[in-house]
Amino acid sequence: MMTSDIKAIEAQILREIENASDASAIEAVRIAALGKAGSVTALLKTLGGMTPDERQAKGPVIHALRESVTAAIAARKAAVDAAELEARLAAEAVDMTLPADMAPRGSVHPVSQVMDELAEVFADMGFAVATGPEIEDDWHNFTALNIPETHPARAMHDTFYFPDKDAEGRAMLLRTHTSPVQIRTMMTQQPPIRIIAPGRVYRSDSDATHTPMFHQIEGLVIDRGIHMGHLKWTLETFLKAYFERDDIVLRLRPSYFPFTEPSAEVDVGYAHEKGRRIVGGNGDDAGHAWMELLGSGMVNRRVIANCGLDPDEWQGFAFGVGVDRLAMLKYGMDDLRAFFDGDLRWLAHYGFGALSVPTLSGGISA
Ligand code: 2NM
Repeated sequence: MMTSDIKAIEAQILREIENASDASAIEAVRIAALGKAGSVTALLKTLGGMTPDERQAKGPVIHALRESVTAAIAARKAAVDAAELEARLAAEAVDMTLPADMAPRGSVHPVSQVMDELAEVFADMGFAVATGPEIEDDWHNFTALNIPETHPARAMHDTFYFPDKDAEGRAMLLRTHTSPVQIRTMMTQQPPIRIIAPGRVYRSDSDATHTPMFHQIEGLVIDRGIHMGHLKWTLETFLKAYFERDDIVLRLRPSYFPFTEPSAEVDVGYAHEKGRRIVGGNGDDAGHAWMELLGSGMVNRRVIANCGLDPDEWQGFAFGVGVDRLAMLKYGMDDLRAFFDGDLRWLAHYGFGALSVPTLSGGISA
């Protein structure tokens, strides 16, 4: 075959490539030229039957044909792909400025709503929100908190342990409280410290009033000269803002926690209304009673020292409370287990609108 014939074949194939308007048309041209029975493949096969002189003359021409067809197919493919993407993007474009044609569905879970309310209340008192891992090691969850290996509190917590230890040989577990967040904060931040640590905690416990996962919020203040008076004012101010009433009365009862000394259980006065406990009122007055709500105390100086701080310079208070319980008391749910069933009717009834964001000025549960 003459070189001019090969050039004619090349021109013909390049025209077919240029005319191929989609991926499958390009593929058809490719098979017709470069496939097993393709025209270019057939030309390549003729090289085997040529004399060395012939092959020297025609070889470069035929190979150049294959190169140019291959390159043209790749270029056409890229162009078609780009055009197809461009068309799809244009077709799928959404004008975000158009009004919604469907009302938003779903609702904010009461636990999320209450967490947001608590963050708002404490932010107003100068507390930052701190978070940490739910998978902890036993040093941060227990040892640093003055709960040694043999302490009954470790067994008391009904801890979920992992089968393997971490790289430092520490037992791994699901945190039983958010206190390890306070430990990590004290170890990495210089006082003064004012934080709340909300989040999920885990204990191997399950009945009508206990779920294996529940939500806790703990608070920590570390500064110079902190005392129980600061603790009681903080809890009183928090509960008045959260329950949105001024007649909140607290009673501190001596108690024991390994991580606080002294420790106090905090009771709040409540009254019965329509067969339900309503937080507020004077506790001991006629028709009123006390219910236990929080645990608290002055952070044990051994805990402060465990975190690398000098307990002669820095003191503080801490407290802990169940978020699910706070939600039930404020919004009148009576079954804790329903919180985690994912029942859409329960969520529709007790859930909050996505736009009912708590603010102190607008009413925190408005
Ligand atoms: C509670 C009750 C009393 C507490 C102590 C600490 C820390 F890390 F600062 F030592 N965090 N949380 C604490 C104290 C928690 O929950 C019922």
